[in-house]
Amino acid sequence: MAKLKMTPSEALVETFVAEGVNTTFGIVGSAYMDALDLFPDAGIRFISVAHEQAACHAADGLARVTGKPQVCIGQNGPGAANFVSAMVAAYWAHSPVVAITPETGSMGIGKGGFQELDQMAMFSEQTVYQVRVNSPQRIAELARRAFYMAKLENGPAQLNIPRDYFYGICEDEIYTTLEISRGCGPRKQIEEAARLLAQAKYPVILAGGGVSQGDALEEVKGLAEYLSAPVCNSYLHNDSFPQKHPLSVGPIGYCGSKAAMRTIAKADVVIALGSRLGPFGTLPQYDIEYWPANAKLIQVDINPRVFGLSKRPDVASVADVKEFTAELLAIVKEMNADLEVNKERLKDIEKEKKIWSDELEEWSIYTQKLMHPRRFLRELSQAIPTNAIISTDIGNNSSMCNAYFNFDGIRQHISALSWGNCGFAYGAAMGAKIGRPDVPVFAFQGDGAFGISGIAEVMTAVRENIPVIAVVANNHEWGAEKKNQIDYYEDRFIGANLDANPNYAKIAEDMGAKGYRVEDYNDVQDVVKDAIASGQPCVIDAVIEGGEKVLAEPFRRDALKMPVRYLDKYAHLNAK
Ligand SMILES: Cc1ncc(C[n+]2csc(CCOP(=O)(O)OP(=O)(O)O)c2C)c(N)n1
Ligand SMILES: [Mg+2]
Repeated sequence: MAKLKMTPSEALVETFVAEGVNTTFGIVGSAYMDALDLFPDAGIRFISVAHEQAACHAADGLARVTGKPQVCIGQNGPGAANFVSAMVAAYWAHSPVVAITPETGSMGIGKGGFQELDQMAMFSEQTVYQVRVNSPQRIAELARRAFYMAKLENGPAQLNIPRDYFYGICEDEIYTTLEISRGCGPRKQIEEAARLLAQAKYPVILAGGGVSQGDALEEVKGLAEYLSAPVCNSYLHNDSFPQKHPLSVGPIGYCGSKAAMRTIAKADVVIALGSRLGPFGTLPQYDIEYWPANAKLIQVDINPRVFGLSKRPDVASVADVKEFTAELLAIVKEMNADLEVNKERLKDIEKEKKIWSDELEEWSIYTQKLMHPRRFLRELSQAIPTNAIISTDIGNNSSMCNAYFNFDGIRQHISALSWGNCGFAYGAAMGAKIGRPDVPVFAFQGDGAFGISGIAEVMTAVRENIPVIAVVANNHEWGAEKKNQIDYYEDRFIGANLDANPNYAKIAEDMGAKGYRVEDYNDVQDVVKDAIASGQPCVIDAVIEGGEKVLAEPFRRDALKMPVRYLDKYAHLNAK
């Protein structure tokens, strides 16, 4: 194709078009106004948010449900800085967000002029690729590269453009986007994995986020069914295997399924598909040391950086999980033709699931006027259709919900994962809803998190007509942290109470959304149905019980210690 004479702004916008980007998120700014002016004619919707953090989370949410790179853009300096936390969330989620960060003009860099900050250093730890455009003539090339890297390395990329470089001439081609398949990896490892599985007495599959991102659910089901192997979801990936499947035992990790943890503990071979076996996601929970230290481990991931992080694999393969699993099943079938269903194991799985669901039900049906969070979660999870997308935040309730929310398929559980930032859910849900207007999309978060990056974005959802349904678990406290003060600091509550919370339903109404205030668990199911039917942005302000009696065990029991004080002044604070 012949080179086109374009302005850099045109080259940038045409690259978006070539990459299939039709929605961008940000806050308007002079630094990129020359490109922004082209968006409508390029068929690109610009969603104007309340805070750039939400723009980046929204691009992440959209990327997670579509599997394609998505864009956030902001003003140089403070606008770009507001992306930082959300970019890290995208990084640990392996989500291809492309952040366009205009920066101070090329002739002013280093002078401490208006809105200047070293934007390269700021994003260096949470990008798979970053580049500072060093000539307006290179915009098409470098923008393309940012997209390719985001896509091929499954993670955020940063395209940093000195603001004067939006003007000028860029003579270049616009490439169509690349579709590269990675393949199943070397046959040697697939055969070794097949051999281990063929000899296994109790093989267990751990389905990670890669199963969802790699569209590998059918292959994983096929393998599980042939081997009669139970399947656990990895931490905060409740959508990597559907819980209604008879071989599903639910998620391991904090506030997850005891059935999953007791089952994986029995494994003599674990096959981790599309999981980095994150250190936090594999910690003991409910006092169950579930990781089977003596089991053989097969680990398959597309990303070579994940191996040896926290567990030593006996067989490791850098491969596309979908293709690896399909090949593996074929070889397992060759080695072990006509394998019969292992009825004993199925019975064992059923037994573990029953014990856990009875226990969870018992925890959940304790009631009183103010809602017990578990009762509320039980009603909520029964009301939310299993084809819905739920974006979940970080907090005590956002963790408790791990035992309740289940999904029909992949790309439905959008969570903050190991970055663990409060304020993730609402922005991510907006992006998810843009990508999947056909299904209900929920943002589940605590009252604290809703204050960080939720309530203000309800304005965005109304203005841009994005009908997400926010569920605010309103316990009037930063519950997860309060629980630490209860368990370790003798109820000395410092900064843990949120006793001035407004009525979020009323505020939502005032913003033009639908608001519901729920104070009785009996109303939860009707409210959820009504919210889904409304087709409007909704806020369900669920006033739930908080405090010592109802909060789940602390998040970071692994990292906290009882207080020790040596100075007289603080001696009374020593643990008694
Ligand atoms: C951005 C950010 N700030 C602080 C924290 C520390 N933190 C973890 S959980 C939590 C409490 C969350 O409170 P809320 O959203 O009300 O949910 P709850 O625990 O009450 O269910 C806090 C402050 C964090 N994870 N992220
Ligand atoms: Mg709270």
